[in-house]
Amino acid sequence: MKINPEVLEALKANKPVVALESTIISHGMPYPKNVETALKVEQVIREHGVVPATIGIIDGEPIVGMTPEEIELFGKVKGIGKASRRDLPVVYAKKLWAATTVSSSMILANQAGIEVFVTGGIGGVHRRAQESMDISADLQELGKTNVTVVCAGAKAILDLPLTLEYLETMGVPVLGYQTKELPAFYTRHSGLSVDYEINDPKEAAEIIYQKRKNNLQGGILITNPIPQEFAMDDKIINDAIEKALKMADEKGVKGKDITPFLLKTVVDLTGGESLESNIHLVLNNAAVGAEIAKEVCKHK
Ligand code: PSU
Ligand code: MN
Repeated sequence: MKINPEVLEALKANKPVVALESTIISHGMPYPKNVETALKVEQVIREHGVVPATIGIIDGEPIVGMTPEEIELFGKVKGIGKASRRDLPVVYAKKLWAATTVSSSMILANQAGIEVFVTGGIGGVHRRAQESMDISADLQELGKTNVTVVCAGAKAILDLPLTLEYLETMGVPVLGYQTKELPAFYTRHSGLSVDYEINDPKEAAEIIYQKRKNNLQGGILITNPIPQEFAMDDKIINDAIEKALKMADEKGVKGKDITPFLLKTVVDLTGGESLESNIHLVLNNAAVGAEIAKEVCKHK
């Protein structure tokens, strides 16, 4: 893999680094907001004194720490794939370009030696997974790869109670950042409890340290609620989600296309409001993730 020199230097010197994914750029938001957001997220991380490392795959080569030019290409060029764990060997062998999801970004972050990863929302157990068996590879990855994922919870396009059950089965601690309630991405509330509340980055780092020290393989999920001022109205977002799910059904959208389809449709149905919320929650996660990465370094 190609590790950006700045990232490599930071890792060697035990300076904090935060990993970022590229599916959110190529498939999660429209151009040019996707690129603007990705660059702003990196800037927020830098303002906290932490080095950002956006991950993607170019010509079959994993890049850990994409340049701004590469980020621009990932946001702009059509036809860049979406690679989760199962796609990686094929993308490498065929020398393809691919955006990395939470699962594949975790794998590459771990291989590079980065412990903290920031995104918007993770994939989860889809509604009616009892029939479709559509359960995101992100959940299995959290069960086995030693990376802490900071997100704003999971969207109500998913079955949130089943997602929590699955994470429990996989042995993943679900922590609420200054909350006892699992945030639901666009809103601060899901009506569901997280496993434990944590109060500050120091506490997060202590839990990460204990997990590693005691050889408990796998990730930790830190759920950080969207700031109230950017949260959406429950009814507006839930109506849009219900409609989008119906449209996906009617169009027969399946497999890896379903999450990008639902995200895009919800943006259209809310007149762009959900996109603004999405942008702000990612920026908020970047700030928290950067502080956690700093605390994690102190344990080494
Ligand atoms: N949730 C979001 N935005 C995203 C994704 C999830 O709010 O862009 C992306 C992430 O890359 C995540 C992937 O890993 O979608 C999950 O896709 P699937 O449901 O196909 O596993
Ligand atoms: Mn899926």
